[in-house]
Amino acid sequence: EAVLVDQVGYRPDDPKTAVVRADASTFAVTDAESGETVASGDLAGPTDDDASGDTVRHAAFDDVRDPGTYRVTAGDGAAASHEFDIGEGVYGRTLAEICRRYTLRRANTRIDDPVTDLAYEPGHPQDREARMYFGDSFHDEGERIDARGGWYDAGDYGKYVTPGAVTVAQLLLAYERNPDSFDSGQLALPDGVSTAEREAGLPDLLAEAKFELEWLERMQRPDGAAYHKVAGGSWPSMDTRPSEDTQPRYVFGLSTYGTGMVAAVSAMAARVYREFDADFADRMLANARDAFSYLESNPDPVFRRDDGQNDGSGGYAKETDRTERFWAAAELLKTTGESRFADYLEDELAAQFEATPPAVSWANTLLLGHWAYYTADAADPERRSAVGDRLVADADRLVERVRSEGYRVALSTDQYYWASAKLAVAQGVKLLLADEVEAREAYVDAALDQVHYVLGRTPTARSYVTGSGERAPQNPHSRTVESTGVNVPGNLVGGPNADGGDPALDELIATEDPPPAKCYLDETASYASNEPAIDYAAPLVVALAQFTPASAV
Ligand code: 9MR
Repeated sequence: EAVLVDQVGYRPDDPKTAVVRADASTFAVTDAESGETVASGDLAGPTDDDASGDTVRHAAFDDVRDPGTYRVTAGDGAAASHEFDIGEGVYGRTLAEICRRYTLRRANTRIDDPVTDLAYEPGHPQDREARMYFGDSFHDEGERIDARGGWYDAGDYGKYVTPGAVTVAQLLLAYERNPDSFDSGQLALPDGVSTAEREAGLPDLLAEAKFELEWLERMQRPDGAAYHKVAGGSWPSMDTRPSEDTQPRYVFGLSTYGTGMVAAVSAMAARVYREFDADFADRMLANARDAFSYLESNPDPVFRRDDGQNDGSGGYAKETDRTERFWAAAELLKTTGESRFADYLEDELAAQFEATPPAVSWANTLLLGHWAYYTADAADPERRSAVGDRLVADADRLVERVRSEGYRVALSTDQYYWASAKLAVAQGVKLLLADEVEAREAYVDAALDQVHYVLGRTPTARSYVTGSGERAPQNPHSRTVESTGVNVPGNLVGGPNADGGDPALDELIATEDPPPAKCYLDETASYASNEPAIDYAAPLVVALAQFTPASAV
């Protein structure tokens, strides 16, 4: 494990670098089939990498372009990398598997997938009449809502509005930026899902995103506000199949930050689906307007926390909502061109123009807001160029960071916290957006570095995407995986987490004190480092869509 590569591979014309931590000065690239050496050279370095504690050197083999399967060796050849491919469509299978994984986590749906052999009975029929819970008590009499549909969030069976919305938004962003990568029929979706959408020729990715959008729609009250989540009152054991989790399910909480996200993603959907299904687009726009008018009449942040919501589901708590209000108004401005949304941004949220947005996450969607504004025809030209300049300046800093890291990760040593693998890819997406403002190869290359990182060029010598790479997660923290025995491909797990947060990882940290980038366990028990979630994989769809021709998906 002394020569680390992207275990999936590299495209022919991209830069190709292996990270070497053997004490060697030379490297060679060999054809895995013939054993022939196709390139060799001197290693650059060494440099000390703080995040991993490793001393690393770099092997650059950009000139190896012929499609094939290879290994990189260091020194006398005793240290060799995992196998990887070179090819134009090298990320196609990974992209398809990530997209299919959304289908394979549908709630209330029979899954019988011939590709992965994943099969489960429809779970949680309770969601059709989910019980209302608010304040400090169950409201069993009469008050039930139809909260069926949507995706299970992660390793659990909870369904949460905010990660759902930020995930769909990134799938729609992937489609808007690279529509040619997505096609109808390309994902070989299992029988019985999205039949009408597929018959109508909707690209598979949009058919899948629509399933979640329809759930978000059910999570909206008539006055436009969005409830927070649907979940049971306790955690089912890990070997529980969806259909075996028969506990009552409740609708918990309500938030203005979630309402802002629903407004934003619905406004995006009104744009993206218009050419395929005008009725659905109209519905989405109406939902976006309803959510936005709720925000207008409730100017202060609301995060309603119900007593019963603290066990059996995740928090996704957020007491502020400015960045989501910004995103909502910016998407509505982009979709409708109406000046009232620009006025709202200027009158209520002017400070948000001056902030440098962090990478996209459920906790902060300002970058999506800035991006919507930057790409809106109705944007003020001066504001627009300031937003673009800010993004470019931030991207320049990120490129510096990537270059200074031994593993070319866009993370500082203190950013190996919960879902660090997602953060790395989300930084990559920021770089790709910056590249649209000001085209620079360095941005795209540094974004590719984040793909190489999560696909195996890591201090743990692991890929963090199930099914991709020779050493990918075998034991993700997932109830669908654990209860069916099928390690579904296309899951990005959280990755190294120096804060710990589950007993297994805490124990590793307490006994071995690994460097931040090695605080990872490929164990079912480690939900703080080895759990996949819908929002983790979403930025990888954005990135891989750019790097994958449709024919390869
Ligand atoms: O993704 C969430 C991460 O940002 C938080 O730090 C973490 C701890 O609160 O929770 C993560 O979300 C989990 C959610 O609460 C419940 N379903 C599983 C999610 C992934 O671990």
